[in-house]
Amino acid sequence: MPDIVLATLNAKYIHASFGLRYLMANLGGLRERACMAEFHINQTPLEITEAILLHEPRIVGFGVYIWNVEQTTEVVALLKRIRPELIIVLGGPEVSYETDGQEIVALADHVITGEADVKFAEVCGQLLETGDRRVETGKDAGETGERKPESGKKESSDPAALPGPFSASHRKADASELSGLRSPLSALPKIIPAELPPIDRLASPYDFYTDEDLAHRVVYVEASRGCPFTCEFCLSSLDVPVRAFPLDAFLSAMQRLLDRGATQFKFVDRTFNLHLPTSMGILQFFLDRWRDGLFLHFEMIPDRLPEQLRALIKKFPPGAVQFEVGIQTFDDATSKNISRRQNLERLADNLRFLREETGVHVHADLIVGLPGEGMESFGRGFDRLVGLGPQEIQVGILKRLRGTPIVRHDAEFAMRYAPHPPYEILATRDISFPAMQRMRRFARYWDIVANSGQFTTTLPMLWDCGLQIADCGLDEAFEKCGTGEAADQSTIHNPQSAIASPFASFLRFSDWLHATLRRTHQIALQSVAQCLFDFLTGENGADRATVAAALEADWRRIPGRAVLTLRGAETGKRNRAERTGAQRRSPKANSFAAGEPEGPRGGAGKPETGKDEAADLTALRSPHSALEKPAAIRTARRQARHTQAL
Ligand code: B12
Ligand code: SF4
Repeated sequence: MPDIVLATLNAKYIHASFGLRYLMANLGGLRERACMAEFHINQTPLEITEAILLHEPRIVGFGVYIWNVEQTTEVVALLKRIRPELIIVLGGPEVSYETDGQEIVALADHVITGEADVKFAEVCGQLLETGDRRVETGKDAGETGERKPESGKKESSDPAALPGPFSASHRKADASELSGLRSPLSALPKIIPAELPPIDRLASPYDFYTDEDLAHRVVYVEASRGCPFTCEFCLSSLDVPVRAFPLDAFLSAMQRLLDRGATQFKFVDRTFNLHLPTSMGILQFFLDRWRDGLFLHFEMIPDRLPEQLRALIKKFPPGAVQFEVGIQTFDDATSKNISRRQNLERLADNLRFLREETGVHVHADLIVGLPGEGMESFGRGFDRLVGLGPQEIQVGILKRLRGTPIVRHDAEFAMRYAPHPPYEILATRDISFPAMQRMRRFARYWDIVANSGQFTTTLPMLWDCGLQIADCGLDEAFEKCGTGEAADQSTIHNPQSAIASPFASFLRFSDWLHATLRRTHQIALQSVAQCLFDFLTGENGADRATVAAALEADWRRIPGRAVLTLRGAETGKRNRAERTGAQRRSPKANSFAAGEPEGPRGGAGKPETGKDEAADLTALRSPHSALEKPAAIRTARRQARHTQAL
């Protein structure tokens, strides 16, 4: 039985924990006495606790992240109740900063903050040695020089002395009372900061990816750590300096993964294109070994793409490479507030290059709720980004990550964050709570309709009406876009017409969709198609036959699908004059074809379909462009069926 269990709860099964593999690889002589136990956050705490205890460990190390802290807290509380003498060691970004007052920290024996690749082995060595000595000498804590109970604190190993689990306060009691259930083994302090590890001497984690991992899970790799930038919302801004792994050793590890059949490589380097010779070395390495099905994902800074790098990127086949491009905001004042420097002209030029001259799949990020950014300025940025044509735009809602300096804006910009993970922004000086809620739905629906790549032909019809926020402001664009008042009807569906505000148009669609469906999850693809049809023809007065043809073209792009049936499509073109003002504004009035019962769609939050259909949505993602999504991306998507990339 292993003495040490290294455990974590991944966001989904598909994600393998890279951090744990580093810790395992660097355990040195203790490696034989350790094992990894990975779970995912949808497993129950009891099930996880049972699986961990089956190993009968003496130490359990948990990797704690924003996505698992709540569930891990429950698991730790259960473990401490069942086996109070078990030593719990925590690590990971969620417990590396602002540890005071965290329930999970109170429950644990030790917390190693920062990069614990080497420190975890050191701490485990000490803990096990002290324990072994105690067994040999038969001496108790204190006699062996170990940590004594803090004065005034009960240090009990008898869980029976604790409040019953059904008392209203039992969860709070867990943290305060169970924190007394310290393992009496160690003289080590509770919070142990890890020094930066010698990156060039770290043992490679890659052999700890099993064949099963390589076949079914996202394989994370890294060629460097740290970020030189200072974006205040991001935890990586605290990871300085940037340190590169020795390139030759890294590439040899990649070769071994390739030899073992790995095809999907997700680089977690914060800024892949920071150091030109390294980025080029890595790209050239994979290009030289290219084979069908390979897929590379990189995070990059958008305003740095020198000519040599461009030339190399162009050589990759379509869909083989994905760039995650963090833009976050196009607003200069907001960028300044969050200490983010970027050259927007160069960024636009690089995005245009990527879209027009390469087969790279571009996933661009924007954040809602940054200090100083309101709906209108966000909308302008969103429109600008749509104009640059990335295949995916992730609209993220700002989160207050522990340790990040963004808190300095709390008072001035009235930043109100949710108190529980993932600590999302609820309201700011510039975006009210109701508006933020609208944006949350906007983000979700944009994911389903636009990022899914399922409606690439139909989607632009939402904003093809000739208005820009830049010209008339959000309110006016929102009022007029898509109602037919903004432009002559002839401009609708005319690709040459001036592009309208995608933001205002989609926000209007999003509001309508929510009023119609009353839910943001478990929406079958067929329903999305019907809703687009109803909105475009009913609310926007678009020609039925044209909209139906566009939806059918989108639908047929995935071979083998059942025929798309659109209620109301067969009745032909409806005269625009038929539409009344009430019809335009009331989602209920004309959202569905005559004769359809009101029930299930309008029914408050009642899932219309089973979860299989909802999962179908993510599984069937295809590109945003009119082209079929390249095979490599389809495979990656299928593999990462549930993934929403960062
Ligand atoms: C892969 C990844 C994910 C995956 C999940 C992976 C998984 N296993 O399930 C996905 C894509 C789903 C994801 C999602 C999100 N993520 Co993420 N993600 C990452 C990423 C890119 C890589 C993590 C990694 O492997 N790093 C490399 C390893 C070596 O470092 P490490 O994991 O930190 O491990 C070291 C230490 O933490 C420590 N350690 C780790 N485990 C243990 C265990 C013990 C016992 C000890 C002692 C120490 C220890 O030692 C390790 C070695 O040095 C990081 C950014 C980054 N580059 O690190 C962000 C990051 C972890 N994510 C972050 C965030 C904010 C998110 C999201 C909220 C973002 C969003 N868009 O909504 C979501 C949340 C998802 C959810 N469901 O709620 C933050 C973390 C904040 C936090 N407090 O946890 C990070 C740091 C990004 C950032 N710069 O801000 N993410
Ligand atoms: S947002 Fe990107 S560039 Fe900014 S600090 Fe984080 S990783 Fe670095």
